[in-house]
Amino acid sequence: MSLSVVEEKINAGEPLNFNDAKTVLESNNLIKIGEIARRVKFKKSSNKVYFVLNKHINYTNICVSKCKFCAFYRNGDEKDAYIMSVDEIVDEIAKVPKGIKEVHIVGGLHPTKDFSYYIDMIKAIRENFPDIDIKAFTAVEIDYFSKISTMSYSEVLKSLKDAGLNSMPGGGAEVFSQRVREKLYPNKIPYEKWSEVHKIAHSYGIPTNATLLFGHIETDDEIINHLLKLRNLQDESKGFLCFIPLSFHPDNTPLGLTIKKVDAVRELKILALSRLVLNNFPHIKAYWVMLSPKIGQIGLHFGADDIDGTIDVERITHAAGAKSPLGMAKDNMIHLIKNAGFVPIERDALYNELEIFQ
Ligand code: V47
Repeated sequence: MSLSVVEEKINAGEPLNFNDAKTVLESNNLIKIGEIARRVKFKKSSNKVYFVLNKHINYTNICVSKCKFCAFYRNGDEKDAYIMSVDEIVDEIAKVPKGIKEVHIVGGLHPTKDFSYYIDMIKAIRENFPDIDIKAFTAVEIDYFSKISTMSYSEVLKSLKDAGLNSMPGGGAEVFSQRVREKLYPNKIPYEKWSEVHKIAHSYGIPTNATLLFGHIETDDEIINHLLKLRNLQDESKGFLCFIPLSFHPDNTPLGLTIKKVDAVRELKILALSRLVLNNFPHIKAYWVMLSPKIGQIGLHFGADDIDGTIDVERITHAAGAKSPLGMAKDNMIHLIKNAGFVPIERDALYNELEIFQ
């Protein structure tokens, strides 16, 4: 099959199937793939590219999951193992220059903290920063909170929403392949539970994101099946805002001895493939931290309409050798989007448009 068949389907508004996605991945015509994905992006969001003034908080690096792709986690007795108190979290947010619109909170699965710590964290942020969206906790954390509190997913999500949670990030999905899960993250929840958490969140009006971790031991077929599962899930529950493909950074991980970081062509192809397969996702993010600002900028011509945010200090990818800066100034972000030929739109966590930079 050739790319022109894929292009015809896209032009006719038909969803791509497994074989179409395989054709895209097997093609070397990167520019054509980008052109088709960019056309889809224009249909969805015209010439707009979104960014957010945000701050990442990683409340602890102590984690019982011990995934083999992760360089961020600690067991707890190392010198650099940490857990932040709720007061420290509030202070860290207060230090950021005024105007941030989103805090993005994720952390390890801590062995001893109980659920009240997480509720107190969200309540304190909500009380101190009433105008900031709180995008917090992956489905993996929600599952863990349910275990430590003996509450159901619904009860956990409802309590967090009542405390002030607005939306959830897309992490913890990795690749929904049982084979890869058993090898690299056997302690992490499988697709069935990840999707259940997201479905319940959507039913409570908590929008979420979704991710794919690629560039390790996964096959093309496993990537495509991951995307198709997400598309079916979105058809059902309609609460996903954005999809973010994350390229594996191998440094300081057990996998780093045998696996090299994927190259730019693969990153751009997966970005475009995501835009083409996930026809029911409003947004695709070129996450500049993982891609680098330069490849992230090019990613805007491969179907992405979002570049994430200012972040302040990113820790997870940098623990694994990311060479990108720890954060990015608002002006740089605007410059990057404008110079790629798009109109920068400052957004909040829910994609409400706050300011247009013509
Ligand atoms: O789930 C961990 C990944 C994720 C490595 O929702 C790694 O807007 C590459 O999900 N190399 C967390 N990736 C980050 C995440 C995210 C980031 C930005 C925006 C959003 C959003 C979500 O990072 C983890 C895991 O898949 N990860 N270690 C690594 N060595």
